[in-house]
Amino acid sequence: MAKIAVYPGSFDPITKGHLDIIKRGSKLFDKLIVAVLNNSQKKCMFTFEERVEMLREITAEMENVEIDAFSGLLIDYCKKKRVNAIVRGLRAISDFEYELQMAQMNRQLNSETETIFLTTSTKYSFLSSTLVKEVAGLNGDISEFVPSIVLRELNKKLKGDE
Ligand code: COD
Repeated sequence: MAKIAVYPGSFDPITKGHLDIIKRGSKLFDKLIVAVLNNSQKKCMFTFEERVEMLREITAEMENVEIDAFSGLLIDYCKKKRVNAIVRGLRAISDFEYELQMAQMNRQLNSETETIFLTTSTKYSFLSSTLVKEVAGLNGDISEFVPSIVLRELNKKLKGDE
């Protein structure tokens, strides 16, 4: 049976750190679903549709990567999609506590789905969507940190705010 994993997140916006996890994760499974949380309560810079569209463009050439959306409990989405594993990225000790809690809660909710952690590539260990937005908002150069599609969309968004 095909091994399917889900890489869930907010991706507001996707950075090269996320992309690195997608590339590496997709090599470990027959299919990797990148699932974007659709939660209107959460304040995001990019709309849900914009985040999905950017991910679709960026991963268009990756054959076993699918972009999808989910709302509600992640573990319910995993059941529905018959997912074997949840992929998450770990940057530092600060990520660990939150990630461990989520993984354990998810396993309590459904012991069939394992969480697999991929450690960040060192060159992206400092990278987060939050910092990218802050630096871009203050006119810093973020071209090294995000795919070019995100750079384009961030510039559009920031120009719109002026
Ligand atoms: N290098 C490596 N990994 C990275 C990097 C980087 N530079 N940057 C981010 N990552 C990793 C993060 O550690 C995370 O694992 C993943 O990429 C996605 O990151 P984000 O920030 O886009 O996504 P989050 O952490 O906001 O996603 C949280 C979820 C949406 C998965 C979570 O809130 C959820 O499951 N919500 C649904 C409701 C639910 O089921 N709740 C119960 C949970 S137990």
